Amino acid sequence: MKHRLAQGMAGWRRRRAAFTLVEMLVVIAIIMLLMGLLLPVLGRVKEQARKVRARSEVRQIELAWKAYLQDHRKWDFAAGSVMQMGPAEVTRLRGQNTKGIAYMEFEAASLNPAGAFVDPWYRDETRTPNNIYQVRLDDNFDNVVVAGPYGPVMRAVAAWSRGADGLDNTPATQRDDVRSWD
Ligand SMILES: [Ca+2]
Repeated sequence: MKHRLAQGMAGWRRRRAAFTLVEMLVVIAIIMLLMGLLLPVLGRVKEQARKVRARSEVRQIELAWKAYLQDHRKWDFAAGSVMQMGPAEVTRLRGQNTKGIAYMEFEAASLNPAGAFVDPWYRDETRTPNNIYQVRLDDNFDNVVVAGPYGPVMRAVAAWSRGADGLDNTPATQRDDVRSWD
């Protein structure tokens, strides 16, 4: 009786082990299939989140500079030379208005080591100087600003992110850009 039981247990263990191996392979195959389906979706979701963040930030940049101009009545620096949200521009917008409030708040994570304001693509992966927010200020007060490669835009401030590719020099590389005037 004891012997038969032991034999039965051994057989069960063998069958159980073989079955577990097949099961494991099936589970691995299913996981790989699911990952293959999910990863591109996750990538698209992340990319969409970066665009939403960038859109909010280019609008904040535009509003902050407009508020700055309203308070100072003129640009109290060489506005025509401002090309991007570098350390000097970040420092200016961090300055307080007449009500004692900064024109714009910057999280530490959104600044690069030099203190420039960088877009979500820089923060997440690319980390190239190309992913610093671009900005142009209307330095002759005609309410038209030449927004770099896009040409004239009817407003006092234009701000944009060059998007995932970090470029804005051709129609193709401009397609993923996020612009404050869109
Ligand atoms: Ca681009």
